[in-house]
Amino acid sequence: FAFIGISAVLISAKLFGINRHKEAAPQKPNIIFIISDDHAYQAIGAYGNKIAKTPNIDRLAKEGAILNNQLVTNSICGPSRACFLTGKYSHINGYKANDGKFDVKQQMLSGLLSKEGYQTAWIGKWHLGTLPGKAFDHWEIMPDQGFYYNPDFINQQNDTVRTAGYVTDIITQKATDWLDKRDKTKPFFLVVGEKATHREWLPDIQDLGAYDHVNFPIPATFFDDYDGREAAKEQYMSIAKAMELDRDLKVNVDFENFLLYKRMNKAQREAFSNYYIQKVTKDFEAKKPSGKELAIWKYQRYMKDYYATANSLDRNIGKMLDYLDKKELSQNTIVIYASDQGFYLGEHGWFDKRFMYEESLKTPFVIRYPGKIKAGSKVNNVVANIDWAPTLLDMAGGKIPMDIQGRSFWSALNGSKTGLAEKPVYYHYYEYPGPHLVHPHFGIRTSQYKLIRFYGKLNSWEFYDLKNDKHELHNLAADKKYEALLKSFKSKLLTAAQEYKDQDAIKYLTLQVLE
Ligand code: SGN
Ligand code: CA
Repeated sequence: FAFIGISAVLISAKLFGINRHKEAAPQKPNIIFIISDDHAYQAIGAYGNKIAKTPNIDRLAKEGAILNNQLVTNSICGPSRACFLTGKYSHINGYKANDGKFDVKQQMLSGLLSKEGYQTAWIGKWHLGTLPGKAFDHWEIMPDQGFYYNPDFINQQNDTVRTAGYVTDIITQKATDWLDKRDKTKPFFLVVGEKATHREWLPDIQDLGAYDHVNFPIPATFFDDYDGREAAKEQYMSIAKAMELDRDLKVNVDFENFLLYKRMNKAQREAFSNYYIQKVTKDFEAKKPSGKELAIWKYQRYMKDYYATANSLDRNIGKMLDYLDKKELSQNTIVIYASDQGFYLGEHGWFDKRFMYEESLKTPFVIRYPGKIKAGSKVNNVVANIDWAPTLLDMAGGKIPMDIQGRSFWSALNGSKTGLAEKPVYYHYYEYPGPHLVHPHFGIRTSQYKLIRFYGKLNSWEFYDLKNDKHELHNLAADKKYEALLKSFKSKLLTAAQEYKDQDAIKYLTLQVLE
């Protein structure tokens, strides 16, 4: 009799579609991670920029938390994404420089979330030298760096398809199309990989000239002489020398024949030619700047293109937020906006990234999770991109595998009383010579100090007190007053290299330099 009773309950539960297990699944938060390319925190309103129009990134910060010391562990595109996906350093996940082939069969955040019942997708720029394979349930990525106009996408059938339009719009469209047709019984983890604001900074046509009225303030370190910093002297990433007038700034470009523009349609090419030939090139020819004036002219043009390119990025983040509102998904969706690394906007006279100095080490990171993260939170803890995977797993109620090297900073986001213990972030950059001649280096950064060791062709120490030298102009490594502190930081650095099992760095530190 009892048996019949239980069966009846089970049968009626089925009939009325009540399946406890199924119902519980969507309670886990959805996750949308928008990762841009080379978008500097200095160019975002929420980070204090007064010129940039970034209302939607600012909205995320206002409705959630902004992280002021979010660092990357290897400031370059593919390697940063690999650290994000694995929660492990480059020497462990195997992807040290952009020319590698990322092993997608290794343990990744997407697979771990799958085990927690998530559907996973990566749409947009991927740039890891291989295809995502089975690492995501759904993916559609651009080959290599991708194009701003009429970009190609590789789909899961391995077809490369050219899509008409502007890249940032297309990526949003593809992302929301996938959300529309996803399995709605499961929570989702969606990564939106933006191309913007990568070099050569091609804005959407509607944004051409959006910042032409602005005279950008020249950064305090624009004419840096790199005194006391040998590696900084040898780079090839200065606006004055390495930024190209035609390719980067579109002066006197042959729009009919230049590879980048050949893939544009007639209307797109005309809009570009009208703006860059009629306006920008004319301005250049009228002024014929040289020396310092040329460097400043280039900087102004660089900023105008860079900021204009970011307009579409922000607008598309707005479209995504509107979509979530419309579908009533905002409440149970964690939305993160971050970049793969920071970028120089004229600081030290540079563009690009790679160095362990603040502008490229620090990446923007804002996160919204209604009801769970207090609106308007400001997080100053020093954290890193290897922490993203464990943090998200933690937020999703999943178990963090022992071999993940990062740590969850959920306790710093949710305002828990225990908070997050201070821990130095370890960094290691490899790609040399690469396009910008930045010497390989490793180091640690705490809330106040930074120790860097350049190695290889150039062997040197750099040590900074960030509180008293925020522009990192005074290398204290040879300063007698700092001898004891430097010594303690060298041993902290060795401890970090050992903890993270960075054998190359350990070798350098123990065999050659730690006296
Ligand atoms: C390209 C760029 C470089 C940039 C790398 C890596 N040159 O080579 O300036 O540093 O990508 O960027 S370009 O003229 O081809 O744009 S990353 O973000 O993908 O790491
Ligand atoms: Ca990048």
